[in-house]
Amino acid sequence: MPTTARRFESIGYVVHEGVAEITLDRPKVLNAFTRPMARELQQAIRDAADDPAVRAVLLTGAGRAFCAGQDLAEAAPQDAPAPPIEDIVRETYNPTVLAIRAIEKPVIAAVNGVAAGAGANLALACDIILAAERATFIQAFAKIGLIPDTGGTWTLPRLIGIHRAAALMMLGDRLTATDAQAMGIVWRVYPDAQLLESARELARHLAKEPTRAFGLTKRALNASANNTLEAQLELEAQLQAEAGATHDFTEGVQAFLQKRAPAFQGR
Ligand code: LHQ
Repeated sequence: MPTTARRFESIGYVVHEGVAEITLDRPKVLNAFTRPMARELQQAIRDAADDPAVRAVLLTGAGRAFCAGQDLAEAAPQDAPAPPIEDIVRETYNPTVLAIRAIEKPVIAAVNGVAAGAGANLALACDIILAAERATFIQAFAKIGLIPDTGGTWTLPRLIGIHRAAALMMLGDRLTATDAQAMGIVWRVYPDAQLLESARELARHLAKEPTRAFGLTKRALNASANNTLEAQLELEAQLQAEAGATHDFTEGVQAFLQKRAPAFQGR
Protein backbone atom coordinates (compact mmCIF):
# COMPACT_ATOMS: atom_id res chain seq x y z
CA MET A 1 0.00 0.00 0.00
CA PRO A 2 1.51 3.41 -0.97
CA THR A 3 2.73 5.80 1.70
CA THR A 4 2.01 9.51 1.34
CA ALA A 5 3.63 12.23 3.40
CA ARG A 6 3.03 15.94 3.71
CA ARG A 7 5.80 18.40 4.54
CA PHE A 8 5.40 20.48 7.66
CA GLU A 9 8.04 22.31 9.74
CA SER A 10 7.23 21.19 13.27
CA ILE A 11 5.26 18.00 12.80
CA GLY A 12 5.54 14.84 10.74
CA TYR A 13 2.54 13.63 8.73
CA VAL A 14 2.57 10.26 7.00
CA VAL A 15 -0.36 8.21 5.72
CA HIS A 16 0.17 4.46 5.48
CA GLU A 17 -2.25 1.53 5.50
CA GLY A 18 -5.24 3.71 6.39
CA VAL A 19 -3.48 5.44 9.30
CA ALA A 20 -2.39 9.10 9.42
CA GLU A 21 0.59 9.21 11.78
CA ILE A 22 1.20 12.67 13.17
CA THR A 23 4.45 13.25 15.06
CA LEU A 24 5.01 16.36 17.18
CA ASP A 25 8.56 17.11 16.08
CA ARG A 26 10.47 19.70 18.12
CA PRO A 27 12.46 17.22 20.20
CA LYS A 28 15.08 19.74 21.45
CA VAL A 29 12.33 21.41 23.51
CA LEU A 30 10.41 18.18 24.21
CA ASN A 31 7.94 19.00 21.40
CA ALA A 32 6.69 22.14 23.16
CA PHE A 33 3.94 23.96 21.29
CA THR A 34 4.43 27.14 19.31
CA ARG A 35 1.61 28.80 17.39
CA PRO A 36 3.00 27.62 14.01
CA MET A 37 3.18 24.04 15.32
CA ALA A 38 -0.42 24.23 16.51
CA ARG A 39 -1.54 25.59 13.12
CA GLU A 40 0.23 22.70 11.44
CA LEU A 41 -1.37 20.17 13.77
CA GLN A 42 -4.82 21.66 13.11
CA GLN A 43 -4.13 21.48 9.34
CA ALA A 44 -2.95 17.87 9.64
CA ILE A 45 -6.13 16.88 11.48
CA ARG A 46 -8.19 18.61 8.76
CA ASP A 47 -6.20 16.72 6.10
CA ALA A 48 -6.82 13.45 7.93
CA ALA A 49 -10.54 14.25 8.21
CA ASP A 50 -10.83 15.06 4.50
CA ASP A 51 -8.75 12.15 3.18
CA PRO A 52 -10.91 9.07 2.53
CA ALA A 53 -7.76 6.92 2.60
CA VAL A 54 -7.34 7.82 6.29
CA ARG A 55 -9.49 5.76 8.66
CA ALA A 56 -7.55 6.23 11.92
CA VAL A 57 -5.13 8.81 13.31
CA LEU A 58 -2.09 8.19 15.49
CA LEU A 59 -0.54 11.09 17.44
CA THR A 60 2.90 10.75 19.02
CA GLY A 61 6.04 12.73 19.82
CA ALA A 62 9.58 12.64 18.42
CA GLY A 63 12.44 11.83 20.76
CA ARG A 64 12.08 11.19 24.48
CA ALA A 65 8.93 13.26 25.13
CA PHE A 66 5.33 13.36 23.97
CA CYS A 67 4.88 17.11 24.51
CA ALA A 68 6.00 19.60 27.19
CA GLY A 69 3.01 21.90 26.61
CA GLN A 70 3.30 25.52 25.65
CA ASP A 71 6.74 26.66 24.49
CA LEU A 72 7.45 29.01 27.36
CA ALA A 73 10.04 30.93 25.36
CA GLU A 74 7.29 31.86 22.89
CA ALA A 75 4.74 32.65 25.63
CA ALA A 76 7.15 34.78 27.65
CA PRO A 77 9.87 36.10 25.30
CA GLN A 78 12.80 37.71 27.16
CA ASP A 79 13.30 40.50 24.61
CA ALA A 80 9.76 41.41 23.57
CA PRO A 81 6.36 42.00 25.14
CA ALA A 82 4.50 38.76 25.90
CA PRO A 83 1.58 38.05 23.58
CA PRO A 84 -1.85 38.03 25.30
CA ILE A 85 -2.07 34.66 26.98
CA GLU A 86 -5.75 34.21 26.14
CA ASP A 87 -4.95 34.65 22.44
CA ILE A 88 -2.47 31.77 22.68
CA VAL A 89 -5.08 29.61 24.40
CA ARG A 90 -7.76 30.50 21.86
CA GLU A 91 -5.56 30.09 18.78
CA THR A 92 -3.26 27.26 19.80
CA TYR A 93 -5.14 24.89 22.04
CA ASN A 94 -8.89 25.38 21.76
CA PRO A 95 -9.15 24.70 18.00
CA THR A 96 -6.76 21.75 18.33
CA VAL A 97 -8.85 20.06 21.02
CA LEU A 98 -12.06 20.73 19.09
CA ALA A 99 -10.51 19.31 15.90
CA ILE A 100 -9.52 16.09 17.69
CA ARG A 101 -13.01 15.72 19.17
CA ALA A 102 -14.72 16.60 15.87
CA ILE A 103 -12.83 14.31 13.48
CA GLU A 104 -15.09 11.29 13.02
CA LYS A 105 -12.21 8.83 12.95
CA PRO A 106 -10.50 7.23 15.94
CA VAL A 107 -7.56 9.26 17.28
CA ILE A 108 -4.98 7.28 19.24
CA ALA A 109 -2.38 9.01 21.38
CA ALA A 110 0.89 7.10 21.73
CA VAL A 111 2.39 8.88 24.73
CA ASN A 112 6.06 8.04 24.30
CA GLY A 113 7.45 10.10 27.19
CA VAL A 114 6.62 13.05 29.38
CA ALA A 115 3.32 14.83 28.64
CA ALA A 116 3.21 18.10 30.57
CA GLY A 117 0.77 21.01 30.73
CA ALA A 118 -1.08 21.42 27.46
CA GLY A 119 0.77 18.31 26.26
CA ALA A 120 -0.90 16.17 28.93
CA ASN A 121 -4.32 17.56 28.16
CA LEU A 122 -3.77 17.17 24.43
CA ALA A 123 -3.38 13.43 25.06
CA LEU A 124 -6.59 13.44 27.12
CA ALA A 125 -8.49 14.87 24.13
CA CYS A 126 -7.71 11.72 22.09
CA ASP A 127 -9.99 8.67 21.94
CA ILE A 128 -7.59 5.96 23.09
CA ILE A 129 -4.43 6.70 25.05
CA LEU A 130 -1.51 4.27 24.93
CA ALA A 131 1.64 4.95 26.92
CA ALA A 132 5.23 3.83 27.18
CA GLU A 133 6.41 2.67 30.60
CA ARG A 134 8.56 5.80 30.88
CA ALA A 135 5.64 8.14 30.05
CA THR A 136 4.48 10.55 32.73
CA PHE A 137 1.58 13.00 32.85
CA ILE A 138 2.05 16.33 34.63
CA GLN A 139 -0.56 19.04 35.18
CA ALA A 140 2.39 21.45 35.14
CA PHE A 141 0.31 24.63 35.03
CA ALA A 142 0.35 25.12 38.82
CA LYS A 143 4.16 25.32 38.79
CA ILE A 144 4.00 28.50 36.70
CA GLY A 145 0.89 30.07 38.20
CA LEU A 146 -1.58 29.15 35.48
CA ILE A 147 -4.78 27.17 35.37
CA PRO A 148 -5.05 23.94 33.36
CA ASP A 149 -6.22 24.59 29.81
CA THR A 150 -6.44 22.54 26.60
CA GLY A 151 -9.69 21.12 27.92
CA GLY A 152 -8.12 19.54 31.01
CA THR A 153 -10.67 21.02 33.43
CA TRP A 154 -13.37 19.38 31.30
CA THR A 155 -11.83 15.99 30.50
CA LEU A 156 -9.91 15.12 33.67
CA PRO A 157 -12.76 15.39 36.23
CA ARG A 158 -14.95 13.33 33.89
CA LEU A 159 -12.23 10.70 33.64
CA ILE A 160 -11.02 10.39 37.22
CA GLY A 161 -13.42 12.44 39.37
CA ILE A 162 -13.24 16.03 40.53
CA HIS A 163 -11.13 15.42 43.66
CA ARG A 164 -8.38 13.44 42.01
CA ALA A 165 -8.37 16.00 39.18
CA ALA A 166 -8.06 18.83 41.71
CA ALA A 167 -5.17 17.11 43.50
CA LEU A 168 -3.26 16.48 40.27
CA MET A 169 -3.89 20.05 39.13
CA MET A 170 -2.95 21.74 42.41
CA LEU A 171 0.02 19.54 43.31
CA GLY A 172 1.41 19.20 39.79
CA ASP A 173 2.64 15.69 40.66
CA ARG A 174 4.07 13.44 37.97
CA LEU A 175 1.56 10.67 37.28
CA THR A 176 3.28 7.52 36.04
CA ALA A 177 1.92 5.57 33.07
CA THR A 178 0.87 2.67 35.30
CA ASP A 179 -0.90 5.00 37.76
CA ALA A 180 -2.61 6.71 34.82
CA GLN A 181 -3.70 3.28 33.61
CA ALA A 182 -5.05 2.37 37.07
CA MET A 183 -7.09 5.60 37.00
CA GLY A 184 -8.60 4.75 33.62
CA ILE A 185 -6.78 7.45 31.67
CA VAL A 186 -4.46 5.10 29.76
CA TRP A 187 -5.76 2.04 27.92
CA ARG A 188 -2.49 0.03 27.72
CA VAL A 189 1.11 0.52 28.85
CA TYR A 190 3.94 -0.93 26.74
CA PRO A 191 7.70 -1.31 27.21
CA ASP A 192 9.28 1.86 25.79
CA ALA A 193 10.74 0.19 22.71
CA GLN A 194 7.43 -1.48 21.84
CA LEU A 195 5.05 1.47 22.17
CA LEU A 196 5.18 2.86 18.65
CA GLU A 197 4.90 -0.46 16.83
CA SER A 198 2.08 -1.58 19.15
CA ALA A 199 0.26 1.74 18.61
CA ARG A 200 0.67 1.41 14.83
CA GLU A 201 -0.68 -2.13 15.00
CA LEU A 202 -3.73 -0.96 16.97
CA ALA A 203 -4.28 1.96 14.58
CA ARG A 204 -4.00 -0.32 11.52
CA HIS A 205 -6.46 -2.71 13.16
CA LEU A 206 -8.97 0.10 13.80
CA ALA A 207 -8.50 1.40 10.24
CA LYS A 208 -9.82 -1.93 8.91
CA GLU A 209 -12.85 -1.94 11.19
CA PRO A 210 -16.26 -0.25 10.59
CA THR A 211 -14.80 3.24 10.93
CA ARG A 212 -17.97 5.04 9.88
CA ALA A 213 -19.64 3.50 12.95
CA PHE A 214 -16.64 4.61 15.04
CA GLY A 215 -17.18 8.17 13.84
CA LEU A 216 -20.82 7.99 14.87
CA THR A 217 -19.80 6.42 18.20
CA LYS A 218 -17.51 9.38 18.77
CA ARG A 219 -20.35 11.78 17.97
CA ALA A 220 -22.52 10.01 20.56
CA LEU A 221 -19.77 10.02 23.18
CA ASN A 222 -19.12 13.73 22.60
CA ALA A 223 -22.82 14.50 23.04
CA SER A 224 -23.19 12.34 26.15
CA ALA A 225 -21.39 14.93 28.28
CA ASN A 226 -24.30 17.35 28.07
CA ASN A 227 -27.32 15.19 27.27
CA THR A 228 -30.09 13.82 29.46
CA LEU A 229 -30.60 10.06 29.21
CA GLU A 230 -33.74 10.66 27.13
CA ALA A 231 -31.90 12.90 24.68
CA GLN A 232 -28.99 10.46 24.46
CA LEU A 233 -31.32 7.51 23.78
CA GLU A 234 -32.93 9.47 20.95
CA LEU A 235 -29.52 10.42 19.56
CA GLU A 236 -28.52 6.73 19.64
CA ALA A 237 -31.63 5.89 17.60
CA GLN A 238 -30.77 8.56 15.02
CA LEU A 239 -27.12 7.55 14.76
CA GLN A 240 -28.07 3.88 14.62
CA ALA A 241 -30.19 4.72 11.56
CA GLU A 242 -27.04 6.11 9.92
CA ALA A 243 -24.93 3.12 10.97
CA GLY A 244 -27.65 0.72 9.83
CA ALA A 245 -27.58 2.28 6.35
CA THR A 246 -23.85 1.61 5.85
CA HIS A 247 -22.21 -0.99 3.66
CA ASP A 248 -20.36 -2.14 6.79
CA PHE A 249 -23.57 -3.08 8.63
CA THR A 250 -24.75 -5.20 5.70
CA GLU A 251 -21.28 -6.72 5.38
CA GLY A 252 -20.94 -7.38 9.12
CA VAL A 253 -24.25 -9.22 9.31
CA GLN A 254 -23.62 -11.21 6.10
CA ALA A 255 -20.14 -12.18 7.27
CA PHE A 256 -21.54 -13.34 10.62
CA LEU A 257 -24.25 -15.45 8.98
CA GLN A 258 -21.79 -16.89 6.46
CA LYS A 259 -19.24 -17.61 9.21
CA ARG A 260 -16.45 -15.62 7.51
CA ALA A 261 -14.35 -12.57 8.40
CA PRO A 262 -16.01 -9.26 7.43
CA ALA A 263 -14.40 -6.91 4.91
CA PHE A 264 -15.31 -3.48 6.26
CA GLN A 265 -14.84 -0.42 4.10
CA GLY A 266 -15.62 2.44 6.47
CA ARG A 267 -18.74 3.42 4.53
C1 LHQ B 1 11.02 23.64 27.08
C2 LHQ B 1 9.75 23.34 27.58
C3 LHQ B 1 8.69 24.25 27.37
C4 LHQ B 1 10.22 25.60 26.23
C5 LHQ B 1 11.06 21.73 28.11
N1 LHQ B 1 8.97 25.37 26.69
N2 LHQ B 1 11.25 24.76 26.40
C6 LHQ B 1 -1.01 28.17 27.59
C7 LHQ B 1 -1.00 29.54 27.21
C8 LHQ B 1 0.08 30.41 27.37
C9 LHQ B 1 1.11 30.29 28.13
C10 LHQ B 1 1.51 29.21 28.84
O1 LHQ B 1 0.99 27.94 28.75
C11 LHQ B 1 -0.11 27.46 28.27
C12 LHQ B 1 -0.37 26.04 28.48
C13 LHQ B 1 0.76 25.23 29.08
O2 LHQ B 1 1.11 24.25 28.50
S1 LHQ B 1 1.41 25.73 30.55
C14 LHQ B 1 2.63 24.50 30.89
C15 LHQ B 1 3.87 24.68 30.06
N3 LHQ B 1 4.79 23.59 30.27
C16 LHQ B 1 5.53 23.47 31.36
O3 LHQ B 1 5.49 24.26 32.28
C17 LHQ B 1 6.51 22.34 31.38
C18 LHQ B 1 7.92 22.86 31.33
N4 LHQ B 1 8.86 21.75 31.25
C19 LHQ B 1 9.20 21.01 32.32
O4 LHQ B 1 8.74 21.18 33.42
C20 LHQ B 1 10.23 19.95 32.08
O5 LHQ B 1 10.93 20.25 30.91
C21 LHQ B 1 9.61 18.53 31.95
C22 LHQ B 1 9.08 18.10 33.33
C23 LHQ B 1 8.49 18.50 30.92
C24 LHQ B 1 10.70 17.55 31.52
O6 LHQ B 1 11.83 17.68 32.37
P1 LHQ B 1 13.24 17.08 31.93
O7 LHQ B 1 13.04 15.70 31.44
O8 LHQ B 1 14.17 17.28 33.09
O9 LHQ B 1 13.73 17.93 30.67
P2 LHQ B 1 14.31 19.43 30.66
O10 LHQ B 1 13.56 20.30 31.59
O11 LHQ B 1 15.80 19.37 30.81
O12 LHQ B 1 13.95 19.90 29.16
C25 LHQ B 1 14.76 19.59 28.02
C26 LHQ B 1 14.85 20.84 27.16
O13 LHQ B 1 13.52 21.17 26.72
C27 LHQ B 1 15.35 22.04 27.97
O14 LHQ B 1 16.09 22.84 27.10
P3 LHQ B 1 17.72 22.84 27.18
O15 LHQ B 1 18.15 23.88 26.18
O16 LHQ B 1 18.08 23.15 28.59
O17 LHQ B 1 18.13 21.44 26.77
C28 LHQ B 1 14.08 22.76 28.33
O18 LHQ B 1 14.25 24.13 28.54
C29 LHQ B 1 13.23 22.51 27.10
N5 LHQ B 1 11.80 22.60 27.42
N6 LHQ B 1 9.81 22.14 28.23
N7 LHQ B 1 7.45 24.02 27.81
